[in-house]
Amino acid sequence: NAAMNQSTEAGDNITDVQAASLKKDMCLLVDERDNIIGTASKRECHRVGPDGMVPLHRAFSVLMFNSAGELLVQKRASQKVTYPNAITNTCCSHPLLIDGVPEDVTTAAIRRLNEELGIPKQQLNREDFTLISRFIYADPGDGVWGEYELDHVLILRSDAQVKPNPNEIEDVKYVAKNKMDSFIANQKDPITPWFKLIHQHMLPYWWDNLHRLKDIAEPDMIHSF
Ligand code: DMA
Ligand code: MN
Repeated sequence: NAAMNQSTEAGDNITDVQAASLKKDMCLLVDERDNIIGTASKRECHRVGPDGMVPLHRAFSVLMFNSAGELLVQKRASQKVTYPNAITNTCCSHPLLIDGVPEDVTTAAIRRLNEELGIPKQQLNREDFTLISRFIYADPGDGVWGEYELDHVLILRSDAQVKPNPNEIEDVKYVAKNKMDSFIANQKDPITPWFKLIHQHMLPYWWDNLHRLKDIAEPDMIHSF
């Protein structure tokens, strides 16, 4: 909603929806073993402090593969506060504190797949998601807005039609396994740091094992990259 844009201290133009979300969404602060130790606003969780860091918080990354075994990737909208215009996996966000209760990661993923990609919630079944692994990473972003997350990676098998929300997503594309390396190498736009790590460390193995995800899932693991 360009008419209602407002400025951040960073001088970027962001939409009113994103400004409101930064203020009111409460993210879950965690320790390095993923125990919840508190909450903080989405803004506090991403605004880089004088030490160059943001607080560690819980996040999720969805990798949605269709029945042809292709991965849905997206380009983030230019209005995103963090990592605008960057190429990344299907959908990412944070489980929130909802009515005083921490939101379950799969519930949060269904909520954001609906908001960002326009997939009707009734087309998203919990059993189509696999918590494949978790990892911790930090990234300074643009020096103003950055990340320090314990990321739950969810693999989703689905052929649901998508209708991307232009406030969130500029473009989407299905990429085949044998095209992924050249897809990444040929981008003019930046690749998000978390998708780079997923691609480098884990994606090829998962992609080779899509037919037996339950066997290779390591939900108790927390990698540090
Ligand atoms: C945050 O994603 C989560 C990860 C794994 C980077 P995001 O910036 O897309 O979140 P949101 O869409 O809620 O702003
Ligand atoms: Mn985050």
